[in-house]
Amino acid sequence: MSRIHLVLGDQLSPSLSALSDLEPDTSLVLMAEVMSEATYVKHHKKKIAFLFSAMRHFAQALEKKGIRVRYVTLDDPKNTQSLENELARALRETGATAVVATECGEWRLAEEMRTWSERLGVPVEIRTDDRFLCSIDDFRAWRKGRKQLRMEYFYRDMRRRHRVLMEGDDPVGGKWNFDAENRKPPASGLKGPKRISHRKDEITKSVLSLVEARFAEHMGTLESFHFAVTEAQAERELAHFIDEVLPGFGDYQDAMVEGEPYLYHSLISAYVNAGLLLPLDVIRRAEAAWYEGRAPLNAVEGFIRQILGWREYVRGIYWTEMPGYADRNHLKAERGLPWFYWSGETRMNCMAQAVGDTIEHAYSHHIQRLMVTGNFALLAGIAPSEVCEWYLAVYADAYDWVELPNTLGMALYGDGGLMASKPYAASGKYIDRMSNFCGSCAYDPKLTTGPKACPFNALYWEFLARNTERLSGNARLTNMYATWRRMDPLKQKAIRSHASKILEALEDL
Ligand code: FAD
Ligand code: DLZ
Ligand code: SF4
Repeated sequence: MSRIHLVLGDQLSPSLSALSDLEPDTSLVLMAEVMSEATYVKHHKKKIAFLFSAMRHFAQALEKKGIRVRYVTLDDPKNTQSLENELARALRETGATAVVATECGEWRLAEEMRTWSERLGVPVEIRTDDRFLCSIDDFRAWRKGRKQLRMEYFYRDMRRRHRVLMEGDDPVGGKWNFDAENRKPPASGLKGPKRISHRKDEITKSVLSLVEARFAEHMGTLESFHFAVTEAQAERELAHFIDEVLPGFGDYQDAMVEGEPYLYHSLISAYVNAGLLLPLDVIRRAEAAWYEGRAPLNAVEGFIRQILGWREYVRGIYWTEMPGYADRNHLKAERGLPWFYWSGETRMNCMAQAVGDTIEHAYSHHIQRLMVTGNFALLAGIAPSEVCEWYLAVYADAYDWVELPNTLGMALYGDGGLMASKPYAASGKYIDRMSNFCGSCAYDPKLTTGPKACPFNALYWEFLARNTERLSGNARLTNMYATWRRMDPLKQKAIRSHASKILEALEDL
């Protein structure tokens, strides 16, 4: 019996469960570049180029090991442009009688995959994705019976279960969390360490031409394409991060600096999510850096928490909450997404910087995503579905399982507090403290009304005021609501009237 082993664009790991029992004579690996996956949202050009190049390199590496691969390029005249039809064609043309796959990362495709066996008329085995450190069943068991879900407790259990930074039953250093030492505002002149880049080989060059020709109207530029596209290159990125960057990771985790899109972030999310790096390897490497005295504990623990904690947690939330999660809109936010999310053309310097980084690199770091573009959408009441579509399209690391809980849950409070214990709403004061954006902005973070006032300020109070019923009972917002209530009613009125004007003409900001 011959079998087709399907590998999706974000499953580029030699240890993938679908590849665990390849037989030299009877197994055929199928990989396909298809328009259905490349256009279900208008992915950033660099995201498509990164994935197609990484897919082609992965196929080549399998072939070098003697594995038979059927690789369908986007411009192959016979390409039917959907995964199901490419599977059907491969079954027909090869006479294979079964399909093996690994569970995918998006509900929309998972639903489709569940129908494949019946529609294709062959057994389709869908295996667990064991690259993740917490299976969906384990997450379901962890959350069962808990009234309130908090990432911190999940993370501690994961530390214990995988024995990461543990000394017997206790966390090393005597604490689970060193955030009190992290998250400093940027020092004047702060620059991130120099980053490595990778040579573009013939495969990457031909993918870049293909993407420019076929996806011209998608967001982003292909200039200065810097992504790692092989396991070895991703490994170099990781090594560079651990050796040169990790020591500063904790200190400047929340800082934002004009012209410094990366600062001390790892830039590995696209590689981990596509399978070029495995999360447990990344964690062990960071852990070793602390044991060997090459990075301080606040940096190492903070970094590991993102991968062992947040990354696994959001995946668990996604698969245990879908499909209803995508439609949640706790704050009844209905406004359309302003065009400057696509163009970067706005006088708000923080937004122009965050969107500009996104257009150029298909990347912006966590605090820009959460406290600039996310915060603005939250304060302005932009519909979660529109915001989520934007985040899913524009970042090279974006797949529904990770983008949706972060955007709808963490940034927009659309799930009413499942992901975040309070909305991450902040005025211009926060952005001014954590960045140097405001100095060269057309607006003034110290003003709340008037033509020069930072729009985040009036929108912040307006956000609290219009959501009083839904949010004023939240203990973590007590002080903010008390300040609002104490405010002179005339001042309140002026702020709300200014906020209304902003909301009526968002495109003019
Ligand atoms: P670092 O800051 O160096 O962090 C290290 C690693 O930890 C990351 O590579 C990532 O694998 C993991 N990580 C950190 N925070 C999170 C998190 N909240 N959820 C999951 N993993 C995390 N991350 C994605 O991978 N894909 C997305 O589509 C995505 N969308 C986001 C949308 C919003 C609104 C927000 C607020 C966050 C989103 N994140 C997403 C999480 C986070 O912003 C990115 O993982 C991070 O910016 C990637 O850059 P980095 O590799 O330099 O991360
Ligand atoms: C994101 C993406 C893109 C742009 N193109 C392809 C593709 O042509 N072929 C493919 O197998 N996968 C692609 N992907 C990744 C898939 O969208 C991803 O596997 C699913 O969304 C599930 O996570
Ligand atoms: Fe952003 Fe307001 Fe600062 Fe301008 S003043 S950069 S809009 S926070």
